[in-house]
Amino acid sequence: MEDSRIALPIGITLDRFIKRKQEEFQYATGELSQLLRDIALAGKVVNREINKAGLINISGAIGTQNVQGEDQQKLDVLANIRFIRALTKGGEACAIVSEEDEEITDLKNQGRYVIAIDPLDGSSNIDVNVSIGTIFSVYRRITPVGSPVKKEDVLQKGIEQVAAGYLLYGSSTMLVYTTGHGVYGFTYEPSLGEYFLSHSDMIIPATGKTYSINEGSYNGFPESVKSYIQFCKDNNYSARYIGSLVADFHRNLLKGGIYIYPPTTKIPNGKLRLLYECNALAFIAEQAGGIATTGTQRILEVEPQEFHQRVPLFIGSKEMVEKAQSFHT
Ligand code: P6P
Repeated sequence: MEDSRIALPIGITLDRFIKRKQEEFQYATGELSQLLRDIALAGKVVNREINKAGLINISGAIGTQNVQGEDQQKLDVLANIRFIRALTKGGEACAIVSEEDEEITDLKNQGRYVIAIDPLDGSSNIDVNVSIGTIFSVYRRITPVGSPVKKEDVLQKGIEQVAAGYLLYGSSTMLVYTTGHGVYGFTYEPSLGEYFLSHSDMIIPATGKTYSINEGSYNGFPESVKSYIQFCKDNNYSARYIGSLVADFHRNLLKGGIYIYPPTTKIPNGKLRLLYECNALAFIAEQAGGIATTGTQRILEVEPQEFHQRVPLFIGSKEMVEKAQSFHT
């Protein structure tokens, strides 16, 4: 299909944008449009709760752990509930795999789409008022509509995504997404309750001078990663690591840069999850002209084996990821 990247006016609302670009969706039946609206709506609700976190008792840990063994924050659980509720009411999603739930949530409806989601990534930053985000991927289900959702509906390669995006709850709240026809950014105006197109057809600079990696784990890094870090220092790059993947990724998308969560001696596959963190950002990065790999393999080609599978992540400006990979011996 011809890629009609219509340069729509900045300031157009998300709803109007989706309607005008609808003909680009591979399945232009309006379902995917509705799905994006459902996610955007949940984002508004989560945004409101995050902004109140300091005032009412919804920040901090709740004393339970998610499937990864990580302390669940009150807002993690709230955000998970909000997204599942919005997607359930919207009716377009038949299943959800979430960082917060060990198993698939089968919505037992006629929906054609499967959602992989990290409802609130970087949530440990909530208490210190640092940007956090929601990351989501959208797939078409493989098994017949209306039948029980199967593992194969969820364990799809990243290249099968029909849409992906993230919400960034920062100095302003943004929704950034792609349906395979470019990357578009919308800024939320709470006083109007609307998202407005603020970044049309986003392209990541081919290179940059910012690298994002937790150098506190340096001793456990592979020698190739240590060599690349030294290369960055020798070339006077800036180290920026927020501890919130969406925030680091978004800055690199706008300004150029590389984010690395490498294998370490403690976690040989790194920390980040393929299905609901890496695949979505890899789809966006590639659509914006960037690259996303495990260090050796294109993220979107990784064959998922389990819902909460971890993979190493090298993502960002094309020339920077290629340079980092060149240190692999
Ligand atoms: P570390 C947050 O928990 C997260 O998933 C990403 O948002 C962030 O970049 C990374 O983990 C931080 O992990 O091990 O560097 O503290």
